[in-house]
Amino acid sequence: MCAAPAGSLARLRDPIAAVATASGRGAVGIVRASGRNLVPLVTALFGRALEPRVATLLPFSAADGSLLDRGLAIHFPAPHSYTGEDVLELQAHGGPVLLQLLLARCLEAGADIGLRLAEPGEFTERAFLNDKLDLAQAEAVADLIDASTEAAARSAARSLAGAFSAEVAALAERIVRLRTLVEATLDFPEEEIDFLEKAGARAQLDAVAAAVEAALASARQGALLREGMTVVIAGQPNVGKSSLLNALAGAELAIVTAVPGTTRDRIGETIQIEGVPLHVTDTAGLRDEAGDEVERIGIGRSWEAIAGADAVLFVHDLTRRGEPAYEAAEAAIAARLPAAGVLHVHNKADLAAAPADGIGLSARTGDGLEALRGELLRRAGWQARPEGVFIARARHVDALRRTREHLARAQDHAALRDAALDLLAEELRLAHQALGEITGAFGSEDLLGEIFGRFCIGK
Ligand SMILES: Nc1nc2c(ncn2[C@@H]2O[C@H](COP(=O)(O)OP(=O)(O)OP(=O)(O)O)[C@@H](O)[C@H]2O)c(=O)[nH]1
Ligand SMILES: [Mg+2]
Repeated sequence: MCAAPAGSLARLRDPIAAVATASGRGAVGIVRASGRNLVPLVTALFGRALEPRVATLLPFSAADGSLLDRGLAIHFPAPHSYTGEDVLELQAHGGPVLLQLLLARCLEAGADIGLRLAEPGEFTERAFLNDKLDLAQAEAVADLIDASTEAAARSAARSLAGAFSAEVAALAERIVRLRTLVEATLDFPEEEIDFLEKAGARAQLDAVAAAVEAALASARQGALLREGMTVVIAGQPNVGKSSLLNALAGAELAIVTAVPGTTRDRIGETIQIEGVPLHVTDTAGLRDEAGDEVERIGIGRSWEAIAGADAVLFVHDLTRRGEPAYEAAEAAIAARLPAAGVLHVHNKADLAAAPADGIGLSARTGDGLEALRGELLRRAGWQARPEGVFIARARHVDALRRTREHLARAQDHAALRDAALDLLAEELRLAHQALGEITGAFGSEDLLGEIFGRFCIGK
């Protein structure tokens, strides 16, 4: 349902309609339309005008006059609506068939004004183009809908309310002030160094670079809340991988038996630790001689999962330490694991003492799980600061990182005795531009297509 939108500007002039609520059954379902002038549609549907922004209980009828449902109709005349255009909302009962009938009825009644089905994200895209939201806020709409933990939802709400945008705008303003200073000085070359010194330009530059660095750190946290981290549990058969998954998830997800080779396929579950989503996958135990073809395929999948993981929990069995065959297999696995992101977990600590390195735990008793959770968060780069984190995307992190790089180069130029002011000015311009990409002050059509195309229809 989330295909990329066509990139033509003419499509922005069409009135659009879609079912705005999730597919499936619900108490209430909403059909929404948006366009420059929806009065003809309202009249065609109800034979009368609706009082602005007042919910009116009305029959919803098919074209032949037969009753489809009774529900609430609300007309939000432009510009006081979600999209900034005329918006009509029909709130009916939330049955999928009923809502499709209602949508079809709207499209038919709006045929004269060119009403068509909305593309993914098109309502929110219009809100952006009509300055109801900036780009970071529009993305926060999708992130709020998609949030998989409470912390992610709360930080998306903060971004949607404009907290992130306001911080970005404040940074941009400070860069603009510097640019004005430098560019004004460029016009009076005789006085240049003196002037910049008087205005404290270097101190300002250092301060704004530090502020961008701080914003980058919190955006990284926000991106972590949104994306989470993939964790793969790997190791030899029977070491307790599935038991560890079950212990982390707090549920009997994977089958646990004393038979080596119990797990044949990958089993995944998203758990959360302090609101950070961790996508944990249990895998088939790694061994050279698989019992049968199923296990052999399973082991292949284990290696695939390991290759794509942010972190690998390499589980060891404390009761088998020192056995030659066991140790040889441990070494063979270790040689094939990626160089970074491997965490050594020594399981069955209830039966034997754990070594000082790595994490000792018992998947059976739960001892040591807290330490593992803490270590995973540390590896993910999470720093607990419940307030002040706003949802962010890799795109934002990247834009802030480039802003910081240009500012660092500007600092280098400014530090030289005979500072090249034109180069300094250029780096500030590039820093400003990179920052502007976040809220869409400087956005390309491609970027917009990329962002809104990932929405679902009706948003
Ligand atoms: N005493 C003790 N036994 C454990 C612990 N963790 C797992 N076991 C036992 O070890 C056996 C294997 O556990 P699993 O979780 O199925 O091991 P696995 O690594 O998933 O095994 P495969 O799926 O065959 O690769 C079971 O009998 C578990 O009850 C532990 O912490 N302590
Ligand atoms: Mg298993």
